[in-house]
Amino acid sequence: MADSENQKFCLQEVLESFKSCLSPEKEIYIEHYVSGWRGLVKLLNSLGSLFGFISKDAVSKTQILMNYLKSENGPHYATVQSMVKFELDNELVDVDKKGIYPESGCRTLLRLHRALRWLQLFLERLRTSKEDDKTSVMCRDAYNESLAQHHPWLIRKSAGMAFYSLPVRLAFFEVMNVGTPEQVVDVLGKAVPLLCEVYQITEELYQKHNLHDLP
Ligand code: 1Q0
Repeated sequence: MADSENQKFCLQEVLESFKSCLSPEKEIYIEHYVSGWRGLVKLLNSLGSLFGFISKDAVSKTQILMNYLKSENGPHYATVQSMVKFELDNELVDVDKKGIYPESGCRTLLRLHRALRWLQLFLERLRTSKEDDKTSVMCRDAYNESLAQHHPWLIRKSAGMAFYSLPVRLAFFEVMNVGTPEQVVDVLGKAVPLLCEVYQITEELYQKHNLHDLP
């Protein structure tokens, strides 16, 4: 299929995207950040229809950011740092309640940023898991510790149900398309600190500008 969201997932590829999203000055390139998420969506799409509502939301958020990047203001959306500056300087962000900018880049990226925390926690659990550990439990615990705090009851319930249908650990490792379980663990060992760094840089930026509660 031509659509990139339907192609085969490869963990290494996702890792490359998140690696290239950091500039030498530790700015975060939105294009590569988005392409990391798009790679993850490929995996989501291979997990079955119960994950469809999650994939749809992730695609819509990445599309919003790509549209900004391709717009006439595109150069201001090159990095997360330049986007935050541009949108704040030009009052393009709804700060307290939803208003005329319900899809600002800052609030859209904040949703992905929170999801990145979930991903980091989930992958660390996978990395250190034992043969019989359940992926559904790892996923649920990571979710409860992060994203769940930002989601209403109905989404938490639907997400919880989807988690039950996750493949078992070894099958999940195979979907990652990296090689043996040892190789997966090795790649995860590189992926987690990298995601951690990207997360931390965004976290501090959002803290500095008080952007953590954007509606
Ligand atoms: C492997 C299992 C994947 C499970 C994903 C866990 C995340 C659950 C998130 C549930 C989101 C529900 C959909 C809608 C939510 C929105 O309301 C919410 C807020 O947005 P808004 O506009 O209403 O204020 N949106 C979000 O919170 C953003 C959620 C983005 C989730 C993106 C998840 C992409 C996951 C990819 C699969 C990763 C597989 C990891 C293992 C692979 C190894 C690298």
